[in-house]
Amino acid sequence: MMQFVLKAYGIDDDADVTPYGTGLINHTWKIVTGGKEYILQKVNENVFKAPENIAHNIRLIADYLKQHHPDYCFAAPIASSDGKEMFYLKDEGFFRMFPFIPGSHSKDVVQIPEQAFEGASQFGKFTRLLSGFDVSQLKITIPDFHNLDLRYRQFCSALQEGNKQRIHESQDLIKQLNGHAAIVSEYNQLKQNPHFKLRITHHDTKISNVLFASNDKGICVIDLDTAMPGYFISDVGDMIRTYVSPVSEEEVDFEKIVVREEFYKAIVQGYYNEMKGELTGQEQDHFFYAGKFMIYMQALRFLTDYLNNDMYYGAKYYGQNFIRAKNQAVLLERLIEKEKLFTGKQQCEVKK
Ligand code: ADP
Ligand code: GN1
Ligand code: MG
Repeated sequence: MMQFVLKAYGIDDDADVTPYGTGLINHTWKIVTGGKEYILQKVNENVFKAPENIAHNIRLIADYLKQHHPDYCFAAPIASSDGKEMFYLKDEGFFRMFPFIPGSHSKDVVQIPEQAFEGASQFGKFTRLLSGFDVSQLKITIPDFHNLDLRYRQFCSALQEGNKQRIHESQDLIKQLNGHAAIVSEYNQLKQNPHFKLRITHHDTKISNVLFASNDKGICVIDLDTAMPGYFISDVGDMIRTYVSPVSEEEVDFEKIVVREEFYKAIVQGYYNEMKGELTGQEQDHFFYAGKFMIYMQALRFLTDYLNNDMYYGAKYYGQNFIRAKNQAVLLERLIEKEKLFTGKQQCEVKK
């Protein structure tokens, strides 16, 4: 398979090809050939039903940035030898190639608050630079991706139709998550609130989607498959979800899950610095909610998938999605314990 893909991009088949990155959805490889480096990806069509929509969005975003913000380093895909944005290989699927941004690296975990600050600045900057772009031009690459109301309904369906044994064994966690359903009601109200705006948000703001320079300053964001119209709470929330704890969603020792205040503040600060001219007052009062929203949604998504026999995320060991869901439920509790510290006046204070 690989030799056909490389050929489509005019790359010799003796190129050095290495699986790359830690993503759960697409396949990524680093290609090194003749002193040049590339990133090759195979799009997961179970998740992205219309890969051409991703290509459409990336093209429009790339054109807009080139015209309005030519200094922004944007990793636009390389066309295949016959001029296509994506290469389709029969029986295999869609592939795309990017130039490897020279001298860049990504991180899998946030080790110091400065990295959280840089990541948040980069995601805030991305949305800010695109604030003049008409969001309705973008295709929806995954319908209802961060629609918490739908995610909750999918969870309820899994409780009816999912694996009976798994449902039985998950009773405590199911009860725990149902206990936080007010987060869904609040989301439904926000959707009706004219002070909450649809902007171009990234929807996958984990730190591995930021490229860093060797001095650890952020260069740009990557992985734009889910860049589409959304609310700022998606991006800020996913950073809180993935940056504040020293351990990831894979951690099985839940004692290690803690909310590091300095990291939380660095996220708010970095994002706010970039977006203060864009966010409405009501949005500015929802940084903390953003964290609850995304952690809760991820807990629901992992548990739903476990109850549905791991059909979306897959599992490397039995119960992996249950562990992930429980991990996120613990993170949610740890965050809620800090509610007083991070809300009210303090939501703004950390921004100044
Ligand atoms: P996914 O998370 O869906 O697997 P990404 O687009 O995030 O795919 O790519 C995986 C990893 O590959 C990134 O975390 C980053 O380390 C690296 N990467 C992706 N695109 C580039 C690029 N243009 N330049 C340098 N590194 C890249
Ligand atoms: C998936 O592909 P990756 O690993 O960056 C998922 C995100 C989840 C994340 C949890 C398209 O992201 O929404 O937050 O796993 N992406 C999709 O690790 O479902
Ligand atoms: Mg990624």
